[in-house]
Amino acid sequence: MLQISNVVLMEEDAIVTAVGTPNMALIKYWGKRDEKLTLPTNSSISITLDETLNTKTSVAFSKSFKEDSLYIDGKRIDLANDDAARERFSAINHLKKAAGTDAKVLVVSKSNFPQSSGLASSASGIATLIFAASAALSLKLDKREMSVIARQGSGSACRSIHGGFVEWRAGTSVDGTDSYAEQIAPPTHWPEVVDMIGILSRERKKFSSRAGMKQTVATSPLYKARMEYVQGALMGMEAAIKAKDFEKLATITMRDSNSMHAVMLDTFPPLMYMNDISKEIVGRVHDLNDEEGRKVCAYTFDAGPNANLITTEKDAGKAASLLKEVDGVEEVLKVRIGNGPRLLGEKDSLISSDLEPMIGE
Ligand code: 2P0
Repeated sequence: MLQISNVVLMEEDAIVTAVGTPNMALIKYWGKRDEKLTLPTNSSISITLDETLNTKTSVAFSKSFKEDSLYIDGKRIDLANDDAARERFSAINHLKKAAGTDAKVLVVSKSNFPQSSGLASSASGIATLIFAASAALSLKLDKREMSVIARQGSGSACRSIHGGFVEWRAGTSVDGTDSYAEQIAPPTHWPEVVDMIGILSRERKKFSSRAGMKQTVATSPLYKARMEYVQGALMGMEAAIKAKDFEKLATITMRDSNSMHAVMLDTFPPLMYMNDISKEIVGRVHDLNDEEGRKVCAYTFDAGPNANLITTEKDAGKAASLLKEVDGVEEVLKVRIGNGPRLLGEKDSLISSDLEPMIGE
């Protein structure tokens, strides 16, 4: 192999497989200051989840391919006619440029959870893709650089490049070079933190996050108040994580989820991602915390009705019982904090040695 500055020329036709995971935001990203570069209006903080929910992705670059091709969950994605998929997938072009190659790429990806159902599938998918493709091109990128590229595929994906507690710093520059994710603390700092996920629906959301947040920025008068409040929430959350102060983390998490859903409702026409079951869970969490005189758990909801109850190991059973008692909760998953994406061996490859997608029947 030939080393040119930080780039090692790719091994022709190398197949690389990686596994990555979603993240759950405790301080939410909802709004962009630059659509094209995916630059957010505010910083956000998340926990990267363990591999209970995961995406496996195999990547191969080859001059023998006539075009880029992408298979997700067994289906070929028609990149020429699917604008949303092409936009997200185009993040890979930044890697090709960095590697100085015009080879086409074959990507085969499989998640063990449904797409676009408010379980952060785009974050998991794009972060894993960028991680695997960087390795396939032998690019020696650090995680900050990878997060800048993943961000351009999907904002929240930049946070899934790291494990543990992660902050996506919004940055201020117009070119986006200072808008990247950084680890605030590794998973080992506070391994007792658990996300108990209550699955209410596996349906695809009716209004994409991308379109929804654009509409919020354009129409919500309340959004300005969120931007003023969120600076304090970010500082508070960072301090709560560093001090392992669960009471503080829980309060800020619930308030930030409520703040985001308030600006969603203040959007015109309104965005209503939470349903009546989600709202019942909110009430029950406050009742439980009041009864116990402490924060047993905190709810947080993304752009969908599914509930995430953030708690700690000792109270995980109580959070699970709360969810199981609610009519309409289909499944409860216990997810811990994860380490971020990692490479897998040949036996996990979704691309055969003769460069064909292995998508099964
Ligand atoms: C978040 N969400 O911080 C917030 C909370 C949903 C609610 O990031 O347009 O798929 O690709 O940058 O990352 C979902 O939005 O949007 C999201 P794009 P993305 O996790």
